[in-house]
Amino acid sequence: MVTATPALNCRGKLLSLAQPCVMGILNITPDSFSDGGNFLSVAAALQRARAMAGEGAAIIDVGGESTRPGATPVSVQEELDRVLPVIKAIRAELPIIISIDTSKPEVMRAAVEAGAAFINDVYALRAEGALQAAVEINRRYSVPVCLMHMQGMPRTMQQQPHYDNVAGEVRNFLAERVQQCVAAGIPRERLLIDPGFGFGKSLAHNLTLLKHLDMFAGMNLPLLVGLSRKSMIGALLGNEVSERLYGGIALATMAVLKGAVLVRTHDVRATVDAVRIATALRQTEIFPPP
Ligand code: 9MG
Repeated sequence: MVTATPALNCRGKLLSLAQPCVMGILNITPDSFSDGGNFLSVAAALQRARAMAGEGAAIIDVGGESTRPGATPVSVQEELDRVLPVIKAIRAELPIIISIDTSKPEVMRAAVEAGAAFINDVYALRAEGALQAAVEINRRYSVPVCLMHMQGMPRTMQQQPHYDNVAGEVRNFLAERVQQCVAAGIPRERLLIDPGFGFGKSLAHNLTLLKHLDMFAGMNLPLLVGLSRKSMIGALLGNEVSERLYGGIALATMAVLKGAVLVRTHDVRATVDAVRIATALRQTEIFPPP
């Protein structure tokens, strides 16, 4: 299978997507569902970034606000105080591409000035001023943007998610957001899409999205997925967050077989291996290309 964008230009650093690769998660938050509170000091965060780079992450996603179900929003200043020192420290030491996981325009701008070269927005640039910020950033630098689907907001999104046709609705949402971003001035070759597993979705919705993942891959944009340690694994296996590595690896493998080119994960080393195996299997066309 050939991806629409074999390489993303992240402020001059090329992220090759000819082979699927791994995005390591670095949450600078006290309350993220899996690693909350682990990397609050710059030294601990930097050590974790070093480890993930050494384990084969192609990009590190730095976040300062939890998006887990039920999470409470934080102020712009709080988010800046969490992420900026970490981004600066990683940039000073490691050649790796840094992603900023945020929906806030102020945080996007400041993070890019500090060295981030990729924007991961679970709100798909729908927050007030976010689209404009991403457009302005992209006038100066090439900073790819991942547009993720979410129904509702983190505080309430898992209360009663409802769709008539989850795959079709998520696809239409993403197509619409891509069109709006391109119309506003972000080049299409700087956009990625993500169906947003677990963001306003029941277990049945998540499984249906996984089943139809090749349809998203067929939208001719690089497809990012985040499945690592999520509650859908807990729902299937009846286990705690700390026990979800193997379930996450099974899902990551399936996602790559069905066309994902960037896998967001807490468990970099194991996921890199799984992605490599899935890539080799994919080249055998074990599944028909989308
Ligand atoms: C920040 N974040 C948490 N889960 C995510 C997912 O599934 N995709 C993306 N793009 N970001 C996520």
